[in-house]
Amino acid sequence: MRALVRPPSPELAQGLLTHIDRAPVDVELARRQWDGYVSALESVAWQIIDVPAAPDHPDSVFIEDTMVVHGDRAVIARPGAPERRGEIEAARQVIESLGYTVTTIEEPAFLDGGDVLKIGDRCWVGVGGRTTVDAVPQLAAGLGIEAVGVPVSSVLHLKSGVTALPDGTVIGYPPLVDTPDVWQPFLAVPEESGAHVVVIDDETVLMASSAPRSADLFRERGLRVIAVDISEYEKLEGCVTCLSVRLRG
Ligand code: CIR
Repeated sequence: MRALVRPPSPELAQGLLTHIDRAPVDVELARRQWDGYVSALESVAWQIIDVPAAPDHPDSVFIEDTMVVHGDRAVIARPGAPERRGEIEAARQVIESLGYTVTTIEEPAFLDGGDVLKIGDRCWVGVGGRTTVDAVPQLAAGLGIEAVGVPVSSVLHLKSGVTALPDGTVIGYPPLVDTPDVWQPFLAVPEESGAHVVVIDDETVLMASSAPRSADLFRERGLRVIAVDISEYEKLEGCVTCLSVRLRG
């Protein structure tokens, strides 16, 4: 497996906030936590591909929002927040250089990668925050898979509320999920950040160390859990998924 990542900006502490209050961000600690996150991916033999840093873009470390990748296709996002639109071009150049077939979300639609939950050959797209409904058919056409729009009202992105375990079970923190009934099976987790996993392989997930009770729940299901401390990114409404784009092969 390979993953795109992007080093944090020195301006990280000025990142956008929508649903939570600002708390001081320790940029040095954030840098070490990012190194720890990258090391965790390297420890499972993922090859890391850096998108060049964007020092003037505080949220650029959240590379997930710049694109959605499926198989050999990539759809470049059109961020709902104007402050983040300057992050896109460098990410596009890297994914194009890797040989992906690239399309782009076109105006007037907006889409953030964090709003797209892919499970197999279908994806759900969170609409109502950074992503608009007219992006859904564009995404489906670009990726060549089915895309279903679902409302998102109380968190930044769809994947701030729900992600999926390796077996396809959707996990979510109920107070932040608008439509738990659309996913079968759905597993409620007891902590907000317990809803965020990066699937490493069929038996392993990467998640934040801030959700120990959810980690226990996953271990009881037979999963191996790799936990990383990303406290400084959580203060900016970021999570483990936001910090990379998973690529195959
Ligand atoms: C933002 O508001 O855009 C950033 N502060 C956080 C982005 C987190 N990205 C994600 O959930 N995919």
